[in-house]
Amino acid sequence: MSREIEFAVAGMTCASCVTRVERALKALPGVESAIVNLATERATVIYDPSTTTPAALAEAVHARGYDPVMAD
Ligand code: 9UX
Repeated sequence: MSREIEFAVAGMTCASCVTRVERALKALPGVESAIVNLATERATVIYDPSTTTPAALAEAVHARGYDPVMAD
């Protein structure tokens, strides 16, 4: 079963930032799709919860220099 999560990503200022964040997310095992919207500064990720976690998604984004903001 897959799950979808949406969270804010601060610190993106151009279209290449979007690509970088999407690539960082898609590189994680268990991530099935990652779509980042520059205008809304939000990421939507479909992932396998038996393989990865919201915390791991956030860490991957943070490691690339952007600031994920998850509700909890
Ligand atoms: Mo654009 Mo983003 O020149 O880290 S790639 S600002």
